[in-house]
Amino acid sequence: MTVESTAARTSRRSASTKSTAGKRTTAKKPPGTEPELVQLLTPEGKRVKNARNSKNAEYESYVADITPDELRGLYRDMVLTRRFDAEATSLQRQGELGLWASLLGQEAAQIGSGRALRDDDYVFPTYREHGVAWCRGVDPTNLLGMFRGVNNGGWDPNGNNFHLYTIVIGSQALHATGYAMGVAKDGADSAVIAYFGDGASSQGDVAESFTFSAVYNAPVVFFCQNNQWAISEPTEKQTRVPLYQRAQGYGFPGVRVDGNDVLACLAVTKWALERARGGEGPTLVEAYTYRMGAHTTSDDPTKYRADEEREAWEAKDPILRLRRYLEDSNHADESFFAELEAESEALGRRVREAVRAMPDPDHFAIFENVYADGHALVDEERAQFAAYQASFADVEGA
Ligand SMILES: Cc1ncc(C[n+]2csc(CCOP(=O)(O)OP(=O)(O)O)c2C)c(N)n1
Ligand SMILES: [Mg+2]
Repeated sequence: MTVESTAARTSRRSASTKSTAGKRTTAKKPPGTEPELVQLLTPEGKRVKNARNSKNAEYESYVADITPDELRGLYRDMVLTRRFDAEATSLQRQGELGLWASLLGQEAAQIGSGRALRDDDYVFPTYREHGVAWCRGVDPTNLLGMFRGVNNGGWDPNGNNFHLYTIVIGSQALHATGYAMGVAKDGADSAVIAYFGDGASSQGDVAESFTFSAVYNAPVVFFCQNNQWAISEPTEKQTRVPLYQRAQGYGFPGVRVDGNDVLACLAVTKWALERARGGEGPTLVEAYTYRMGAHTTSDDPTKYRADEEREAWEAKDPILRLRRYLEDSNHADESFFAELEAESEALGRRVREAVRAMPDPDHFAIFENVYADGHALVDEERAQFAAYQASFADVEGA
């Protein structure tokens, strides 16, 4: 099934294939590269009927025994994550946070993959994995300290096997690969997952991670959320083939999954993690999704993308489709949704109060934790900063 057929996408592509000289520069697609898509739940909330013995049926087997309770759990995770994210965006607008990177639209990709993990697995996120953090049990308020500028991270990575947020695009793919090589050397059967975006797929760090993980057969899953944009750069500027097909060149499987389908994301990630645990090496999962909001609160997407594109993706909303399925199959009633609404509001309140109560850090804390044993240059910078601070005392005293 192809998912590249929305009208907005087509119009954007035709616009972007014009070179500055006005000539058409249509990139020819290599043969046999028509993208596939693993989908278990349609945008209308219907379960997809997969042919027996098909590859999709194999993925589906990973969620075959999912209970109504677990389905409601996935829905709750997505709703609370979205509510938290909306609160953080508002807090930034009110001046309580310096910046926020919203995950709006990517809840299914993150909750589906996050719930596929075992406690002993290790996660290397970017800066947008608030839903995965939720699944790992990191308190959402801890995600906000860095965005308020009061700490450099906010949680102990080893407490929940969830590494600190990484802003240097793609670098965490290398960290994950190295960690996974260590896991293999230890003889453990846990797996490692690296999250990154479509834009990050162009980074050398990601290419090197693919090479190393393949030849060392490292137990790592590369989970690429293709949200169609790297700030203002569309995916067409990152690749000529669907991203998941890149894995083939490195010698490991790549799968494109409907990133707005929480069941499909759960199933495919479980399959990929099982491969890793079983000594079969890396897998690339491309979760085909959409960044519904701005890149960050400092960005204005109306400058570079059409409203129709967002509208087309709204019809594929990850939360709405699971709600339709829960309702149609009588797995959830009105009281469930009402209680969840109240829980969401309580979460929003808790987050707001926690952020406002965060104490300002000691001015010199920024010089801590740079080197384990200290460093002459850091000492010099600390002294310079102390002198700078003291200069204000002179002015105040005059
Ligand atoms: C090495 C590096 N280069 C550039 C940047 C600036 N930058 C921050 S986010 C971003 C785009 C990332 O896009 P993508 O990988 O698709 O992730 P998304 O933000 O869409 O989740 C860029 C270029 C950076 N942080 N690090
Ligand atoms: Mg992106």
